[in-house]
Order: sequence, then structure tokens, then C-alpha cells
Amino acid sequence: MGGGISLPDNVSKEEAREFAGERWNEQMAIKFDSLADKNGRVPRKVIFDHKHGKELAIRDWSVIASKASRLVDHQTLEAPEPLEDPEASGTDHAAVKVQSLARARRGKLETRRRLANQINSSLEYAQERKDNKLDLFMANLMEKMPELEKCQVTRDALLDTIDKMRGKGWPHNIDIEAKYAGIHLPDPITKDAMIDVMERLNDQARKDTKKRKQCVGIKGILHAKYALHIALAYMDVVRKLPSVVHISTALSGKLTVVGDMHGQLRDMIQIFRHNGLPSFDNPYLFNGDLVDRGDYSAEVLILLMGFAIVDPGSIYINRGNHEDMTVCTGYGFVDELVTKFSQNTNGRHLLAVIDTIFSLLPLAHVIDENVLVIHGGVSDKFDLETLLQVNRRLYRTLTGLPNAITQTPGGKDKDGHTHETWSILMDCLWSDPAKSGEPFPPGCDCKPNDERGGGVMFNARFSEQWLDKHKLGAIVRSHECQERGFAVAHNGRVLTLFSASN
Ligand SMILES: [Mn+2]
Repeated sequence: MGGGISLPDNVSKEEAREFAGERWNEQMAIKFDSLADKNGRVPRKVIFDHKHGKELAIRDWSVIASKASRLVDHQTLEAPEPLEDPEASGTDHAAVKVQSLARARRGKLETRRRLANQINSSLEYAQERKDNKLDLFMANLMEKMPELEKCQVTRDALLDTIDKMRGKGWPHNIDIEAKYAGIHLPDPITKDAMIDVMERLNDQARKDTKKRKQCVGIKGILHAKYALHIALAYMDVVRKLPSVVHISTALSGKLTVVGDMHGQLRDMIQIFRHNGLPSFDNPYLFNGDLVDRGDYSAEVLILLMGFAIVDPGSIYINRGNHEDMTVCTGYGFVDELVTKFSQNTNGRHLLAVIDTIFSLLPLAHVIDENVLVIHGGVSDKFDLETLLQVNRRLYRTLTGLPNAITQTPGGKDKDGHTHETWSILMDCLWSDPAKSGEPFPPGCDCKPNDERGGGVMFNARFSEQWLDKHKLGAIVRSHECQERGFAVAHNGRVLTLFSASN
């Protein structure tokens, strides 16, 4: 009863692709190839032998394998029994058969979805660890942002340059080509105009999905000039904010916290349709990782910044570990932006402004003096006071820094980058709550997060102490993909939210 998926002795690329379904991507293909034997198959033995492999997170495969078999068992147990007597009349019999097949298929799809979820998370962790350790991305970044890299600009110099350009009438003085057929935004931008932009982007995303071609998105719909207008206006909002922002729901009566969006425009629009458009009465807090991985990071970001400026108090945004241009160079957002807004001056300027905005995003929000919302989590290196004092704009990027900073306590460089500030920023953006049963060294409730290669893992006792010290009730964090979109941990005091559907 019930079609089962079992792991064969070895897996071909086609089977792995089938397994992963929509989640199959180039990264997975490359990883598969690196493991395959000369027949192009990955033997089960290799998967298990690499259990503790250093280069790839293959140890996760064994977890996947055991979960897979458990899921298959589970599925077999829950395989649908015909609701009616199979010996009934011919037509009924056929109907029952169809029904039973359909359920089996649904079960199979569900199993595949769960497996894909597992595989995807494992591969992502493997990649993140590699990125953190190998410092690969600087070269890549320079290629994408030659102008900025040439100047060797500091954060402050970049902001000064942007302000000086604005003093000379930029971006108002950008000429729009005669052939431009997209939206013209009024000045000042209105909420109706932003809703119009959202509808157009949604239609385009629908067309993109239908054609199954490379995503066009915002290209041709919104000129870089308008994107710059929105981004600069939003930059003016965030530059005034402290690193820890306290918000109250006394007036709105509610606040919706949204986890990682990762460039999933249609998921975001779906949330707005169900839960209402962002407004002062219906505010949203997006908990970081708006960009990368998905095809519509530019659209997600520009819409959120647009709503934030036309309706102050409607959108709050926390920084995530993907709000870092070096990470974005590896995970798609930089490529997406230059493709959609072209590599000309406007496109590069937009990149520079967004880079600046990322560095200005607050690190945490405290809701009603009760709930801490932060992308990764908490650690023994900071409390709310240190987080408020930390210069969140000190680093152009948190990844790809020299060992003196990342490895040596007390280490610093000539630009004033210190190990201390780096590790505070890393910890709040990259940490994860430990699962129950996770071993910790004696007397220690917070340990390096080896799985990520950055941030810490903190256990339930640590969460409790940290929260009690600040007289807070709970932590809402994101950063980890959750099958159902959320997960409760640490005796109900830590909630993980993840809002992208795939
Ligand atoms: Mn994250």
C-alpha cells in the first residue's frame, strides 16, 4: 500500500534531481558531481563514508537517509485505506482506486517535499561554512563593484560621497531614456503608486513563472532613477535609527513579524493579501534575509523600502546575515541587481546605496519591552547595551576578513576593525539556538557554531538567563529554514520564523 520512496544503493544525478524537485540548483549539481563515481552515480557507501567529511556536510546525508526511511515507514503506515468497499460496483471501484492513487501520490509528494527540505538545509549549511572559512568572495565582489573597490572607501566616505552627489541634484538629474515604457513615480512618491508598482511586479512574476524563462522582474517596470529615489529616501530613515530599536504596539494594537523572505516576491505579496497591506495600523517587522537565493530580491527590497517611506511606521527591517554585499555576491542578489538595472552607472550606484543601507539596518528590535526580535540569536559576547553601543557600520562586510580579526581575541587592524565588534555582529546575525540534547562543554551554555562556521549555539538555559537579565519574555529569530514556517524552542522562549516557502 502506498508508493514508497526508498534510497537505492546508489543514486544517479537524475534521481537526485527528482528527489530534490524544485529545489534542485546548480550548487547541488556541482556537489553531486564532486561526489559521483565514474559512472556518474553516488553510491550509498560514499554517502555514509563521508559522514564526517571535512569538505562537504555529508554527515547530514545520513540524517537524510534515516529520516527518509522513517518517512517512508510513516507513509506506509498512514497509507490511505479505501473508504468504501472495493468490491462495490465497477464505477465505485474505479473511483476508490483513483482516490487511493491520488492520496498515495500526495503522500509521495509530501515525502519528497520534506526530503528536499532536509537536503536543501544541509547543502546551505555546507556552503555557508565554506564561505565563512575560505574567504572566497572578496575577489568576486571586486569584480562586481570595481568603482567602489578602487576607492578603497570606508563606510563613512561612501556615505559622504552619496550625500555630496545628492547635493548636486542627483538622482533627480538622471535622464530617463525615451524608450522607457515603465512606471513613472510621482514626487513625492505616494502609497497608491507603490501599490501600483507591487501589482505590476506581481503580474510580471506570474508571467515569468509561466514562461519558465529567466526572471525579468522589475526590469523595464521601474527605472533605476526611481529605485534610487526609494532607496535614498529609505536610507534617510535608517541612518537615524539606533542599532537596537524599541517599538510599541500600543497604537496599532498589533505587529506582524516576518522571517526570512529570500527574494520570494510572491510569498511576500501573499502575506500582504492575507494579512493586509503594511500601514501604520498594520505594521510589519521583517527579520532580515530579505535578499539572495530567490529570483526577486530586488523587488522584495524595493517594495518594502517603498512602503516604509510612504507610510512611516508601517515597515521595520532587521539586518540579517544576507544583508552583506559579500554574501550577496555569492548568493545571487548582486548578480540579480546588475542584471535587472544593468551594469551602467545607475545600476552600480544603486548597488552602492543598497550596500550602505544594509550597513545601516538595525541589528535588533524590542517589541513592547517584552520580545527581542533578532536575525540569528543571542550570545555571551553582548547584551542589549553593548548591542546598542556597537558600531554596526564599522565593517564593509563580515565575511572575508583577515584572521587577525576573525580568529584572534584582541586582534585588530589599522581601520579600527576589532575582533570584539566583529564577533558581536557575527553572533547576532549568524547564531542558532541549540536543539535539546546538544552537548555543551561543562559550565558552558554558549559555544562556537561549527555547523555555520560563524556565530554561536546557545542552549535553553542560556536563553532563559539572557532574557531574564533583560526582563524580556521571548526571542523571535529567523535564519533557519522551518518546514512549517516556524518552530518553538527552549521551553517556549525562542521562536524561529522563516517565511519564504522554498
Ligand atoms: Mn540567515
